[in-house]
Amino acid sequence: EMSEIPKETLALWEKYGVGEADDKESFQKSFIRHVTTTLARSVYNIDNFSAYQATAHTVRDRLIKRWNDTQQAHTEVDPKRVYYLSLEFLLGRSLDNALLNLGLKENYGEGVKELGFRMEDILDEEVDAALGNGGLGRLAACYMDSLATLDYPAWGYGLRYTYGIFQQRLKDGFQVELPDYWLNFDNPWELPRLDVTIDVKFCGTVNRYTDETGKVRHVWVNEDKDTVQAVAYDVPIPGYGTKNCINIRLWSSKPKRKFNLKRFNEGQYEQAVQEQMEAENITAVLYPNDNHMVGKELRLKQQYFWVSASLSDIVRRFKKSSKPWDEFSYQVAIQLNDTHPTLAIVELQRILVDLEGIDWDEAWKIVTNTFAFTNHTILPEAMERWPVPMVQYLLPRHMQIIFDINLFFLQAVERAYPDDRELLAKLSIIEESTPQFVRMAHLAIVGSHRVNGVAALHSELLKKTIFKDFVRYYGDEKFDNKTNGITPRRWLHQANPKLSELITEALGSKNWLKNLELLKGLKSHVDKVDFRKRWVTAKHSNKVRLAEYIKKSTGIIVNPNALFDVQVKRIHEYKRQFMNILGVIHRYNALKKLTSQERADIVPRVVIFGGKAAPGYYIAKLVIKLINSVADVINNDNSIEDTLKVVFIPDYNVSVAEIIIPASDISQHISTAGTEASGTSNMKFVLNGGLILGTVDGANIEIHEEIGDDNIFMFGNLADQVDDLRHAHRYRNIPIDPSLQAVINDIESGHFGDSRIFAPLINTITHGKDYYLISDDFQSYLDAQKLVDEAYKDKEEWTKKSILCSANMGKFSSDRAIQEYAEQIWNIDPVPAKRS
Ligand code: 8GP
Repeated sequence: EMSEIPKETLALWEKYGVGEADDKESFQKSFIRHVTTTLARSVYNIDNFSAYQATAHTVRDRLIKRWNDTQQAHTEVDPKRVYYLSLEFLLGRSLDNALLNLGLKENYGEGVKELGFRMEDILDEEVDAALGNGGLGRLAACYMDSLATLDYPAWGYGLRYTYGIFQQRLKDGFQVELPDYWLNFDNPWELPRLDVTIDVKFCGTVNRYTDETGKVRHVWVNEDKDTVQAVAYDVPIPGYGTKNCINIRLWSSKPKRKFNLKRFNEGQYEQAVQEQMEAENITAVLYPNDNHMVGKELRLKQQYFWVSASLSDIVRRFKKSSKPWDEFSYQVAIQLNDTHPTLAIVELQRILVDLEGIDWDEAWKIVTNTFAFTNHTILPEAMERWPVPMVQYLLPRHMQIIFDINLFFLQAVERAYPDDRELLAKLSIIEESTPQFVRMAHLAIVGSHRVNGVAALHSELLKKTIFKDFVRYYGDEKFDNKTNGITPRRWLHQANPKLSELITEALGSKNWLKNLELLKGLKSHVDKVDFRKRWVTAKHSNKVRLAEYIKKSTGIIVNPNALFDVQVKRIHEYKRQFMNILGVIHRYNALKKLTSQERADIVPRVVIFGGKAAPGYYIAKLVIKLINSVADVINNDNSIEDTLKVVFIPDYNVSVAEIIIPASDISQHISTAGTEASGTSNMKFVLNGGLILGTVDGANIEIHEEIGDDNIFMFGNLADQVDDLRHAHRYRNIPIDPSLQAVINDIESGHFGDSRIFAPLINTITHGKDYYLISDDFQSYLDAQKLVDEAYKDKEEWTKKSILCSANMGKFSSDRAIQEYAEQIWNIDPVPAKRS
């Protein structure tokens, strides 16, 4: 194609093509041009927000150039590509990240300064892209950063929600949710591809027919009113230290236009508009649940809408290369981020069998060689199950295909294990209840060639518990572990510039940002007093920055010299923020008993909480209320002389995390053993020189292995004890831990406000069988806290621990994780874009 363009034309493009000018003057020229033309403003009429927009548009121009070069390189090489299907991409802000990844920050910073702005103020104008709930969504964002940085030919596919995760406010200590209408102003970080539209069908019926070869075939037909259109919006993701810039394609739903005309003509204006709105509803809102399934029909529609548009895009791209179908899985790898995109397995089988006329078995081989599946949780309430009648109604042909997949699968199981009817029932994709349900995890396992968990313990538990019977049937080669990782670009370089600079100076280059194992080089600096001093100075300035943020967002004044103790994550019973605040009450009561002289010896603490509760999660919302009620009492009690403060930072999100994480001395990751699949904020805290107080759970275990006994505080019962303990609570009368009982009594006495509010929460321990084992772990939790207090008194030793923490975190780079996926699951190679 390219050679057909006349030489003269190419010469013009060469002459006027968008250059790479990254110097200050080119920036200023572009900034002023964007203020004048894109924003239609002038030098007299420009505030921080328009300065942000002009800067963002200037960066966007550069991103688009790189995006094009990358796509062109992919087209020329036509390599195997990986497609990461995720219902959530929790990207946060883009400007600072793009400036740093492209190496523009310094020049552009000077550029805006001369124009009368401060880069910090400009960066602060950006609203987060908050298209995710928590760990799973942020992991997808870190993985995209690594895929771009490592030059892998990768695409993300997701949904462009009009409303991201709700904004959290506090009213009388209770969580209140506000809509996150993040697209209110223009979004410079997306390229609308209004020409890339795909029809997505729902409902209708299935017709059987015999084709010209005598084969029985199926065709799925529906009415126009049940078809919606997917429109592509592309989000460029720049790599660090590379010209590559990959793409996340987010689909937005809109009605199919031609249909409405008929209604209008019939005079049914209202109904026409109503149907219009129903189409737009599909991508209107992100479901705000973390680790919990809510079986809403609209959610299933979202899933199919997204899967169908994405697969049709992927198949179209494959077809451009005119390769035979049996090469599909050599050109395409699709990673399923949890079970949310599992219908993609069924959709590809449908495309191959119904539309392409490929035989079932051959098609199924292509399908299973293409897909791989990541599980993110073993919590039973998070397992996706869809009622068969609902699937049948929305996707009649898919339901038939699921039944066929199940039939052939169970026939194979039967051949391997004749007469083991129980095994068949356990493995079946269909749950035989009334109504029947489709078990999405079973479908995902059967339709994938590889299944992975997200940390060593989690992957082991999968094999021993919920996927045990599948391991028996498939053998355990199909199941493996890919321990999560985080991008050091955002989570150290961007969030903690002072520490990043110190590390770069100590190591002599920035190479550690692309090879995190190089942090090991910090070990030789641990014994240098001057280096430690500078390490502490960086940490201290981060604490000052957080103290200012706390004052601004809550009005509470905290002392940056206190020990900052942080637990920020979604509020969930299994994560046990409840245990944390009960421990705080215990500490408070102990402090009150001390004399003033004794208190002088105490290391003052600031206990910081942050996190959203799902709007329908009543108990989690009570935890927030309890934290705020306890904070009210403690923060206003002068008798303890500022030895303890409690803060709940509202609206925890990615950009708030970037302020909190670098400022922590200790952070808590205290889930009941075996419940937190991995955790990723634990990695972020330790990378930033924060210590961990944690249970023997998820990635805490592997962090412990890397950083050693001396640099982490671990406590609590182990995962293999949990079943017995739960059993004991259920069938025996286990007395509550005495320290815990004292704290409960204190709450019940009304010390923290009307205790009737908290009764349902307290009942989870006293009458609800203490499912998350707070009583069992409470004493060892308090003991571990005591060790933290003691250790913090020796500042020099603490600093050494802090340095050794960062130094040993190389394993937890998302680059390592992505390389493992690429080499062991996807079988893909890097394709660097050419410089032009
Ligand atoms: C989370 C896990 O809870 C966490 O341990 C893990 O680090 C993270 O995934 C990334 O692997 N799971 C979810 O965030 C989750 O299940 N989210 C629901 C919205 C589906």
